[in-house]
Amino acid sequence: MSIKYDKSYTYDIEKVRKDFPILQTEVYGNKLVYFDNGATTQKPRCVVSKIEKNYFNTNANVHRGVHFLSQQATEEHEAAREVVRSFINARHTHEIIFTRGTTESINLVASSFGKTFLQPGDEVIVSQMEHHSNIVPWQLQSGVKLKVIPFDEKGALVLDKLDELINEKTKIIAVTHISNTLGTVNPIKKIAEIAHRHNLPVLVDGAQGAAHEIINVQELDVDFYAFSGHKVYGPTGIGVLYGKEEWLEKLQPYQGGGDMIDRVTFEKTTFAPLPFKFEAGTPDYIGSTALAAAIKYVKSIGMDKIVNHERNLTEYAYKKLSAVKGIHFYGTTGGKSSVISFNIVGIHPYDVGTLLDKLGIAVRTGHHCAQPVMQTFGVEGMVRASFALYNTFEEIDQLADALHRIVSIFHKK
Ligand code: C6P
Repeated sequence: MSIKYDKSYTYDIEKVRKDFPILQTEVYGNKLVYFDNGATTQKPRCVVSKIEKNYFNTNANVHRGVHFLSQQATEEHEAAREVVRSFINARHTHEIIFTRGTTESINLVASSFGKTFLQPGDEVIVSQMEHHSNIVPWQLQSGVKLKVIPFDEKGALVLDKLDELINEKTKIIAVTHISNTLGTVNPIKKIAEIAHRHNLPVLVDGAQGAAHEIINVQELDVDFYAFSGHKVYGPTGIGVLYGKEEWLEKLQPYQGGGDMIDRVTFEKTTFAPLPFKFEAGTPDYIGSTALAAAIKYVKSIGMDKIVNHERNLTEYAYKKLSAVKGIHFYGTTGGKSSVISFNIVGIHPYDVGTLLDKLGIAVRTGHHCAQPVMQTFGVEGMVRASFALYNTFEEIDQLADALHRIVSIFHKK
């Protein structure tokens, strides 16, 4: 689907904001400006009421009971899987595994792929802009070495280096779709092409991607795509791992327990078919159905319009914030998505974050769980404003005004 990067191609933001009661919160006498969407998004009424409705009307364990409630709960849970499938355009519903979030999805692949395909001395290629969730799970595979695709001074991956990094020890390429610190949208399709030329699978960390891009896993031709429900307006505790059927079939189960088995004896266990082989124990069937409600909600607005609005906000924020004295941006490559990270000369990022909070503006400060990015720029931390479908241009004006105020306070000292 083509996206119009056009200010007029939008939706009724004020109407949408009414769906998110938390946006009316007052913080120290100011109306909340919520710019910490990269960490988690706020929830529309329909998601919260879906949770309540399920607990009050259809709560029963899934895949286990012949009774009415269990049947209903199972139907809803499996219907949610179809909603997720269609959201990312996977070929089959059994390619959608419910997990606790991006972190668990990546750990699942690292561990299961590790058991089957990784030997000490093997190499996994990641990028220099990875979140810790796409670094540490690979380091936990014994004897595995990480090779790193660098990024340039603007925060764009230096893809020319990828071919050089691949050798006979390389077993998988694991990269983020959108950097949570730099906002860079990586050329995933191109990376998958290169990987497949070398017969390597690609895992994509879509924690930021799923909320800010239209995801089509078949078109991207990736082998695994991981994302979290709470970053796409759904609840915490539910996430998704998409895996191509052929890969999921080859991998060992991640955890053992109920639901993931076919037949158990003390001598031997055989496993359930996909997707259940990877879903040991009672699944978060309340979370899955609430996530489906969130996906239906964003689809009702139009993912293309949301992407367009967020790109416009990001561009506008650059222009407005550029006028702040001493501001330095990190990640300035074109086509960025929804994230502005910066520091202001002479002011610690925690001080900027604390003072913004006093003015009602919630941003994230610190290393953003991407310490290698901080090390690259030689900083301890950054201030990050990250946008969502309900943010407005006026809120960005407020952020710019607040930063001007903070700078003037520090200059008076
Ligand atoms: N980033 C942020 O403020 P979980 O915690 O499993 O839902 O997502 C982990 C994760 C993985 N990859 C990327 C690119 C991410 O941005 C995140 C979460 C939050 O940037 C919390 S550190």
